[in-house]
Amino acid sequence: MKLYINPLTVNNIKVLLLCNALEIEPELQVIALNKGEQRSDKFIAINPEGKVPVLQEGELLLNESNAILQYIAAKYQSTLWPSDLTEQAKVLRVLFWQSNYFNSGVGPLAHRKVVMPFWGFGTQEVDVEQMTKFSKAVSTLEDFLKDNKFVATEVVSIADISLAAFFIFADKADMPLEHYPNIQAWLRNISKQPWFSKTQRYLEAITSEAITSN
Ligand SMILES: N[C@@H](CCC(=O)N[C@@H](CS)C(=O)NCC(=O)O)C(=O)O
Repeated sequence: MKLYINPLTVNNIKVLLLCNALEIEPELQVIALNKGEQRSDKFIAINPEGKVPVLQEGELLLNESNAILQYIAAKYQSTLWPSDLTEQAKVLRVLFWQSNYFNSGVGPLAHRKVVMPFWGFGTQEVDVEQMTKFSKAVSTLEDFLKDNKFVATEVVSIADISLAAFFIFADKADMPLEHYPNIQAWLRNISKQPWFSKTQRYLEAITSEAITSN
């Protein structure tokens, strides 16, 4: 199994979290988004959308991070992808919600405040409109977690992995989460998972290298 990724960006972090959870080490090919490598002819032949992550296995070329999470978790028969149809539906509902609504509310914060500066593009503005979208997205997540320890089902699933990726740089990006106690409790719980801390350490190492080489 091969993954085309850029490890600093959120949809790719999801896949790294899952690989660490399953203790698998696929071949990784880093695509330098900061240098426009995603628009090269070579990469466009792999994904005409010019986006990472992409999974390659045999004849299969799969983009869309949440589809990749489902494929890997199912392939390894992990409980992170439940076997029960109703539980699967609950996980899929959160994954589609993440992709359609949550992403644009929360994704830009870490990207503009953490990732772009590491790439040497300076800190980008996070305006009032973006913060309104952020509040809306995290308020819905807060509701998901009202009576539940995890975001989709009673146990941790790829839906938690998908959403947790957005918070891996929460402190560095100064995400205002003080009014969301359920999210804070969920994040404390997620932070204790070895796959989360392992991924966080890996990203810390990359970003500190980036600082030293800047
Ligand atoms: N819906 C896609 C979005 C993929 C995506 O936007 N990837 C970003 C990195 S997180 C990317 O490759 N951006 C490069 C570009 O747009 O030029 C997914 O979930 O995989």
